[in-house]
Amino acid sequence: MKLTDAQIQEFNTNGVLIAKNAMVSGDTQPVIDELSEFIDRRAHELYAEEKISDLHQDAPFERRYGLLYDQSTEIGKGLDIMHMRGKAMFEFLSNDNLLDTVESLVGSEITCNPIQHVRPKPPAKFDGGQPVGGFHAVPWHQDAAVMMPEAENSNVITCWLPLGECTIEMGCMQVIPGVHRHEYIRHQKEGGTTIVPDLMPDVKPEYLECSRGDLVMMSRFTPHHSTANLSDKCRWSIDLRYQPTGQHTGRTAHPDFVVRSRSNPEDVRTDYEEWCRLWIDAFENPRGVSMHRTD
Ligand SMILES: O=C(O)CCC(=O)C(=O)O
Repeated sequence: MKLTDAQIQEFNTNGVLIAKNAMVSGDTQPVIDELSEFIDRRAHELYAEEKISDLHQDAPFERRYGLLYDQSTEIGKGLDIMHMRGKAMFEFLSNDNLLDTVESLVGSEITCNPIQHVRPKPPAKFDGGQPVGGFHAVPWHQDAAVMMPEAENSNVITCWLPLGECTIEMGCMQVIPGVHRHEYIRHQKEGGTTIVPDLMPDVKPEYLECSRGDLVMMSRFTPHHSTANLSDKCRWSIDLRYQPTGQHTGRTAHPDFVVRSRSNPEDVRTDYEEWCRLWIDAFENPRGVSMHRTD
């Protein structure tokens, strides 16, 4: 879905936009199916190793991960995009509805930035092992802080999409709108990569409640965080980043690739095996930078 002029203006003013119904359920269903298969396989492995005693085979997607995570946090091992390297996920990275929306903000030469995650955020009551400020309840930050300073001028857009309901109770994100033009704010390591507390903008945050099909788009300078999931369901989401081809990705250790090019369509990577090979090579032969930008 292309953004309207009003939506583009809203994004430019606030540094954040929820593009309602930018996608249809058919866009994310193959990814959900792939994640469900992965979880089922991991559950059977953990069961065989006697690390879990109940497979919760009949639990729906939004509940099963939490019920398994409660028995063994190892259920999440290998589930993130770069480790699981699922074919449906690879194909989703080039999804047309997603890229049509991205194109409205970055133009028609689009690279998929390698900073990307799938986040199953289990109910906090199952989450005793996660430190506050960890992957499940990220502290206040700008995405510019997880990139090298060389990418400060790259127009990297964060695309965050829920795979189910995402409410305040479930620990949806909160953003500080309208301050993205202030550019990079200093971050510190303590408490996770987070904005130095004294430098937090004095602006009322907004909650980003959304549903499957919606797409949250954020500037790299938009401060955001998320809180604990106080519901009984898992808050599933994917966060991806896209940028104009040729600009610095801020993460030279990991592979980026062209997902759309109107001028050189032959540059678009459609080879799933090659994408997998590039990630494996990045892990087996580390080079380049993957550090966060903190003091
Ligand atoms: O999903 C979340 O709770 C936080 C995501 C986030 O910080 C990001 O996508 O940059």
